[in-house]
Amino acid sequence: MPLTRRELIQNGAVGAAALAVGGVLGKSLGGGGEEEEHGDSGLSGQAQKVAESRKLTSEDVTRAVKTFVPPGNQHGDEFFLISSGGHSGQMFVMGVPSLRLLKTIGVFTPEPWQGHGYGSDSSDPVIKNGTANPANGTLTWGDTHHPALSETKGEYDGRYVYINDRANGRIAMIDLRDFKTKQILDVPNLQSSHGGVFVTQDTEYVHISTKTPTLVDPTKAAGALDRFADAFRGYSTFLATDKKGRFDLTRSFQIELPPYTQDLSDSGKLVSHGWVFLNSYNSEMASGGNMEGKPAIETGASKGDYDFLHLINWKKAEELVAAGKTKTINGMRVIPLDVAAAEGVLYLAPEPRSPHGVDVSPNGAYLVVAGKLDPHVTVYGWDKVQAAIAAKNFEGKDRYGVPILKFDAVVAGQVEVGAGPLHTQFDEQGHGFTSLFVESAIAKWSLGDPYFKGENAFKLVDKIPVQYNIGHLVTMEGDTVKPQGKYMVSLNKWSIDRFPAVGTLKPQNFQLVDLTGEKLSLLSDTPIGMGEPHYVQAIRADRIKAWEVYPPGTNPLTMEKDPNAVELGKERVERRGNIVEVWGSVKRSNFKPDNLTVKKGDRVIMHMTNTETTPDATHGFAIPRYNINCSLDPGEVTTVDFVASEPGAFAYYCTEFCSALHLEMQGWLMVTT
Ligand code: K7E
Ligand code: CUA
Repeated sequence: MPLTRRELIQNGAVGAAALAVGGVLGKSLGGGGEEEEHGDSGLSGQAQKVAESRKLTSEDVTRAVKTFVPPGNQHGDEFFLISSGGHSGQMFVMGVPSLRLLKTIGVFTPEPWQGHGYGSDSSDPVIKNGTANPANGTLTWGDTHHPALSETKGEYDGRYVYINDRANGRIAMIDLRDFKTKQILDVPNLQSSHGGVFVTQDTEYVHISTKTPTLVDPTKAAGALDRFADAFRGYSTFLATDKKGRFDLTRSFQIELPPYTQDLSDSGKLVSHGWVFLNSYNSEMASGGNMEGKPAIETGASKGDYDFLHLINWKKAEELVAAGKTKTINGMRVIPLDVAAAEGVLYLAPEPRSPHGVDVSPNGAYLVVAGKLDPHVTVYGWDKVQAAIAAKNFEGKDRYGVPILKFDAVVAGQVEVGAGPLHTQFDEQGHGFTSLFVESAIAKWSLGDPYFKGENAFKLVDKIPVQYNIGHLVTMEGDTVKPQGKYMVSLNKWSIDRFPAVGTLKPQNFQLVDLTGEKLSLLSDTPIGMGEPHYVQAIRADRIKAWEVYPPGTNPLTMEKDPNAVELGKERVERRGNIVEVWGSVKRSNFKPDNLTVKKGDRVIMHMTNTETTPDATHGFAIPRYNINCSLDPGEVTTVDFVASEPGAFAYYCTEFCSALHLEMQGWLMVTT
């Protein structure tokens, strides 16, 4: 039964947890199935005995068989999950169906195992292009939300993944040859960003937009909240990439947006290629003041009946940029809001209040919006949108002159899916799967023509409870033009009563759901104990062509031969004034040099090359008390650059147990006075 808006607001997370504990749990012990007799596992012999002793039902045994990867089977996981890591600032790589964690990728946050952020280093993206903040030093954390895998013709190509920093309006680029972060870009004019991160169909651009609007003139903060509509602006950013997948600001541009709070976005595909869809909430532009007798932000922001879906024609925007119809703000070319409105770059369509996700169907013909405070998904038809634009079928303009399309003219259907819908994914048959945060469930429903016709279109098909408070969900390659079906992963915020107690901060819960049967069925729970993942993408494992070792002498930041790489026997130390520069080698089981004497106050630059060619022969290079720790994979070169400020004897050592003589793999840095 649809809840009223007030009920939904009041429910929030707390209400939903109560609902979960009191309601859903009671109904769904055993993950949505009926209670089963223990011992009836349908097995025989040894397996039967084990199942009985572990009190596994036959359903459990089937689940285990569907997700188990035998020891040593390298290809037992058919897909990779490329997950955001939330406020861990990292990303996680997991296998599907096993849900085993394969790797964390250090992105915005230092990650010591990978030597990420601990080297004062030309090959360390956190240090080299992390963001210096004059107030607080280098930013050392991020809040990763939305990964975007690179695409070719609307399919993942396995080359790169991009991810935003929700907190600080930055974006990072990771190369999937070595699964390492190459670039961190502080996007001009974005103070924060959220779900506006997607690539266009052929990765022409990586899109990122503001979440909370930016104060245009940061020197005019006084009273700015009272002049919100004039003082703030949103920005939709089209970041061009070069041949190596890195951002190229010289070919990038932004479109100025009204200061609504832009939330999630998706890229047009196939028929809608050339457009980007971006929704917003708080089109009321509420700015709070709950201690000054003004409405609180959350109240002011949910006053109106509608917010706005932004429809952005980026092909047209490219033409305006080429014609010079831009202004430059903080080094970025920006199409002004009035120009975007007048030239047909930006349109708005009403969407039910406080929407969260917008997701484009695999054929590009439907845009699915889910409103947190509305129990429906609203499905816009791309053909209808185009017709309405052509016929100028507007219900008016917003205060900035942006045309607003008529709701009834552009909506193809609405499906009542349940309480608190957020995000939608798709399968290859034309089903949408929508997460229901408040209800703690996933709804499966049908799209319209050409997938489903007549009364079979826009219908709720199935529902499965999840544990609990789902945010995002992912089907395999479910946001590409060719979803692979099979599995779905539910990213649940709450895991109360699902795992043994490990203190007051509970893990998140990734639940694997089987899509192959008649009904949706739960396969497994996996606790995530590191930050709160938001969006995740799932890519076929065979699309990724990761390197086993680096070509000899590679600098991971450039992915090219490092000019300071050395070969064995060519190690050397040079002294110039108070600079000591070292070209050293690292291999089982020594550093060369293993003695280095410098004077207190010297600047020490050490270029270290791992000369190994054997996969997995990684060494560490750590200098105690200097906060230096590098990871050197086979073939890798890294540079540390520091001032020997502390006198004494410092035993640098290898941090990876690399060989029988690993403990002996050390050296002495002698800092004399
Ligand atoms: Cu819904 Cu940041 Cu994509 Cu979280 S966002 S859930
Ligand atoms: Cu090299 Cu331990």
